Amino acid sequence: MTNQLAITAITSGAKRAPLVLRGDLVNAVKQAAEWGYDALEIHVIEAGDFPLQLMKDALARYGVRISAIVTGQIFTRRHRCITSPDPNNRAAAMAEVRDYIDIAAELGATDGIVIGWIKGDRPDSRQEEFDRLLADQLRVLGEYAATKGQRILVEVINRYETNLFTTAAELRAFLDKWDLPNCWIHMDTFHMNIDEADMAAAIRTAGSKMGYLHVADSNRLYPGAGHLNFAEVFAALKEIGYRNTISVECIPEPDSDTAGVQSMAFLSKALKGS
Ligand code: LER
Ligand code: MN
Repeated sequence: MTNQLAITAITSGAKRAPLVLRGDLVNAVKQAAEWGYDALEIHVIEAGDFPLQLMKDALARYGVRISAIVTGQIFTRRHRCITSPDPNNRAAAMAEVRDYIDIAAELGATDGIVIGWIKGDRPDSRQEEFDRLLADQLRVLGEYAATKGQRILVEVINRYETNLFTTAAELRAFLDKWDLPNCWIHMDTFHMNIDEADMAAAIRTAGSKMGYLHVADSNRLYPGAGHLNFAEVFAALKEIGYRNTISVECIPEPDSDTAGVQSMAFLSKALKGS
């Protein structure tokens, strides 16, 4: 397989958050290049503070691309959500995601913009209304992203973190029902190991709509540090003709260097054989 390999970066975050590179983003670009990664996935904290020109220069200097821009911090730090019952909150969330899409476009992100927790949870009491609102919001973002040559990558997350789209089948059915052509399925092996009955079957279900992949092992450490069957995952990716990025999103333990280097060693070997 010839997928681009990426690694996750953030300026600052919780110690056990599954983000490998921490601190200055220009250093993260340099480190990703030294470890042999093709690309960097960035959790932007605030669009207004993002060092766009510095990053463009660093990417050109080190020959690294941006795979995706992640929106999670809009939710975790500012509690904004694109389906909030408060119209001001959801308008602010949508405006921020548009700014993140602009950053992705400026940096020429290869895969798109990740939508995870910011999509919100589905309330038991008004499911139909919630689904319509979510579909409308995703359609607006998908259309805006398309004008910038970007895709919306909706992440399938495990049941302990969300009640919405915990399996590939659930998200695929939603995208098909609401006809959202520029919204794509973003899988994560850590979440799949919790909620999918069969990881290879889940990838086949995502099929032609599969837009992005996070990899971590069963314990959310670097691939190879747990008991996931990656051979089966990569065989299914090959079967569906998956050409997009494989991005390492794992807990940086015992330290970032080990996680970055071991992930690259494991993935390059496993992908060569698949
Ligand atoms: C984000 O990509 C993710 O997988 C969530 O579990 C938040 O960490
Ligand atoms: Mn993930």
